[in-house]
Amino acid sequence: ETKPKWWKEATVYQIYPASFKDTNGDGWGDLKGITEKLPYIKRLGVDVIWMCPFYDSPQQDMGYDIADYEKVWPRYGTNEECFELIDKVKALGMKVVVDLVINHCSADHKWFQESRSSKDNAKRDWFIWKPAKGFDSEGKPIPPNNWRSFFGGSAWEWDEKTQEFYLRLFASKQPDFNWELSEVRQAIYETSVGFWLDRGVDGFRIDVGGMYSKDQNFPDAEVKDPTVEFQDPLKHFANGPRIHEFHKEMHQFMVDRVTDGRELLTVGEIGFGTEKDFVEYTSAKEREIGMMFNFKHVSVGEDPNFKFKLVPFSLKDFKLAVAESFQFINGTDCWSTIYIENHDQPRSVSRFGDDSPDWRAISAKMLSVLEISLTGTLFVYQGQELGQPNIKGWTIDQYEDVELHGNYDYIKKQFGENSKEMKHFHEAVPVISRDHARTPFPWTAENPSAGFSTSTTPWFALNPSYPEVNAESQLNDPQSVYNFWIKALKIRKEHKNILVYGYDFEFHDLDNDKLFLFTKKYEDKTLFAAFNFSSDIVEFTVPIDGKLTQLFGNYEDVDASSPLQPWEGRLYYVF
Ligand code: TEU
Ligand code: CA
Repeated sequence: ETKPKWWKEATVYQIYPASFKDTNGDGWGDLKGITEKLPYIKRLGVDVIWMCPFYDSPQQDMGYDIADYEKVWPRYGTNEECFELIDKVKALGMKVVVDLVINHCSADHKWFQESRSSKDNAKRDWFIWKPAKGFDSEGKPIPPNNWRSFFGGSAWEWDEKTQEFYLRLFASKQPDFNWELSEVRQAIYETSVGFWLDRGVDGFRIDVGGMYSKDQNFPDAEVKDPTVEFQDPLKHFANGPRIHEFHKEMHQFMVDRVTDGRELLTVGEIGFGTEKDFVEYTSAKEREIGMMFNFKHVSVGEDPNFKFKLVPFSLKDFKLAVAESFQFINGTDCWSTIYIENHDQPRSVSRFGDDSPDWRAISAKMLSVLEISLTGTLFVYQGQELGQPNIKGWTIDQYEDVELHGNYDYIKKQFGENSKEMKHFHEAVPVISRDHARTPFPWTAENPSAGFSTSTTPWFALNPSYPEVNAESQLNDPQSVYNFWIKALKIRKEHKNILVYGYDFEFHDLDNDKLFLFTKKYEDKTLFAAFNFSSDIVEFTVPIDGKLTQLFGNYEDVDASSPLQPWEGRLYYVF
């Protein structure tokens, strides 16, 4: 299977429907808004749009809690509008990928409603129910084990009616499916995969793709932190015993379902694991998924045991993590993604660049040069093309996210307002909160809602940076980050052999804490890439012999052999 696949050289633009464009003034983005803005997306030069969940949902986790896989959430529009949008995307020569959220559904889904109705309901075992371990002195039920939820507190939710707990690794109303049962898997495939393949989508972003297969003994997790009640349970369900069997089965379902020969883009969110796991998921011959999102490089600087605690990190840590996220494909038949932002991550210019007024645009452009120089399928998240920065100066009550508030409430209850844990939390939120990526898209500089909506109170406040950072002003400015991305994506296509498919990635001067230097190859060509992650002017040494020809960079009028300017990125061919 070495013949090139369209999705390897595609650039994907990720859309967060709630915050993209509101066309009816109710303060929520909608599908018509996406349709209206397709020319903007097309102009950027991307090939695919990936839409985050737009399905019917009570929105406890912004649509990652799905109540009906086959129905558009009424605020986003109708099914007909969605089918129309899919057709319009195709008419513009682009493709559509949708989110496949099947580790869990919403507690409002009819299957869960049935399952919770009684212990002998036919769908009882479609979810993961367990009796209490016992009852405490106040008569409160004790969860079956000590697993911690990603969103704070126990991963088990007590159900009054049938007096048992159900497992929910994420929010309280996101019950995990019991993937052990074949009838559950088939029902999931039919409704979430089959329904949308029949409507012509070109692929799926597979949510929580590594966690469907849980250790069926549900043992207590190892106590890594004795000061807390609930522990990190990852190893009891990340890349669990049957996960590859499940992916192979689902892949086959997809292949059988597509009748017009279209080739699907599948990308799994596989946050954690070893190189061996990653190779198995993405190796072409295994026939599971096309590529995966690794969390390595986006989690540098977070405590591995708890993300709302920052730890120091160096540029070397970041470099190694970037390599680790995609290096595993070298010499294999695997494929990888390249991304630095999504709806779960803060803004890259704030996290890895410098978002102060002097350097925001130039460092955002440098990160764009870095992104296009790496091997894999490139994903760009809405607002990244503007170099949008993180929110600044907000208090906790101004944030929305269930992950943030769940963990906040838990820390408050467990340690109190004045604890060191709370101090760490307050330090982490402005740096890594998911909400930095979720504010409404700044289309213009206009008050009050930046052209996102005619409502003065959209579902979520705007990032206060919109008067300076918005699409309208950037479209008209040839020097803008947006117009730079257009050039960058064009360069990536024109030089796709080395940029998209290059191999034998190698660092140079790895310990340098200002410079990120690497080479990679494609047949007889070599690429040398040099990035200055600082606001100083820095000398660099070319690590290999040959004549350098500059291919691309984020500074104009700079001699190709001169020292690197602040936040400069350059790509060279070496002959
Ligand atoms: O995220 C899965 C996941 O592992 C999260 O813990 C993610 O890493 C976290 O947001 C980072 O702190 C997916 C979706 O992308 C996310 O938006 C959902 O909230 C989550 O699944 C539950 O469906
Ligand atoms: Ca709307």
